[in-house]
Amino acid sequence: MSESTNNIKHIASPLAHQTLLDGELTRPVAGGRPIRLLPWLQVVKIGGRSIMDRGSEAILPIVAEIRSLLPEHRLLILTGAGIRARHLYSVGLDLGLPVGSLAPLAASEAGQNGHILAALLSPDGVSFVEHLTIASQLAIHLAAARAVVGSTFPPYHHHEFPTSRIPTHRADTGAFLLADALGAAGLTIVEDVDGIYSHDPNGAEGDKSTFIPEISAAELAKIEGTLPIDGALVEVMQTARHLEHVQIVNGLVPGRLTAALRGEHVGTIMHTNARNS
Ligand code: GWN
Ligand code: ATP
Repeated sequence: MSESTNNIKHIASPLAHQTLLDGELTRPVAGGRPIRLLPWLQVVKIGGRSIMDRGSEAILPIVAEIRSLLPEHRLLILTGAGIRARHLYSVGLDLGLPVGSLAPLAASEAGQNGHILAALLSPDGVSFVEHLTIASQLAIHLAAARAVVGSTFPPYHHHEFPTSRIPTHRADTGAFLLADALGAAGLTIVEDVDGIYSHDPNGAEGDKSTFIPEISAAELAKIEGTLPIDGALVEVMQTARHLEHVQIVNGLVPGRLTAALRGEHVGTIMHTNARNS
């Protein structure tokens, strides 16, 4: 036997000799809370249909508000898709495209909205950053600027789950997955309603809708009617690691976003299952 065989180093690794499928075995190693990568970051999701599709009347006041927030916060601003993606879904579904083909097509509309918002904020040093930049170079970009803009769609592409013909991981889910993974200080979702109501305030049963100022993810999951957020967001909030809550605010009312980022309760607060005690 050669001498080199005797000198081989055996590196002990706690997961080397066991299945990753047994929670009892993996928990001592994988059960801890991950570190917060960007604990000073505030993530703001701007609705595609609810804000961006309204054009200048809704976008310019939000741009002015974000501009005034820059000295106070470091922001990752994420834009949703809106009406063009909805039209895209209807054309794609009519043609029989699979969900994994529709996901990136719809995502590109979210990117377009981000480019529009970033262009308007560019005098303030704000740029659109690509998904890959968000994945690996966000910190350096936020060291150079107070805020950046990106697409809020998660890049599932053909990895989208085939449980629905419409992608299930859309704008709100993407914003949450990112904010929680980064260990951000908060996530605020900006829409065209004050928050969540018992029934869609703009729907057929709008006259019986009552405002819900605060709700847990578990209670949200029990609501049978429509919500102003993706269904998958309700699911992922239940396994959150860092974000304890998310606030939905009305972006058509000046000052609501500013108040939410200052920690005020001005919309619907959705509590996740994460506990940061
Ligand atoms: O194109 O507006 O990122 O940030 O899901 O993929 O469909 O791509 O397939 O870094 O990787 O259209 O080209 O486009 O919105 O998603 O981007 O300008 O590979 O910067 O190249 O994960 O922006 O785009 O649409 O976000 O959501 O080139 Mo766009 Mo989106 Mo740009 Mo991005 Mo998709 Mo990339 Mo991607 Mo594709
Ligand atoms: P995206 O960014 O994906 O384009 P969005 O966040 O801009 O989406 P919508 O998905 O249209 O916007 O969600 C907002 C709308 O949800 C509101 O205008 C409201 O009419 C509707 N809605 C449905 N159910 C409810 C509910 N229970 N409470 C409040 N609003 C609701």
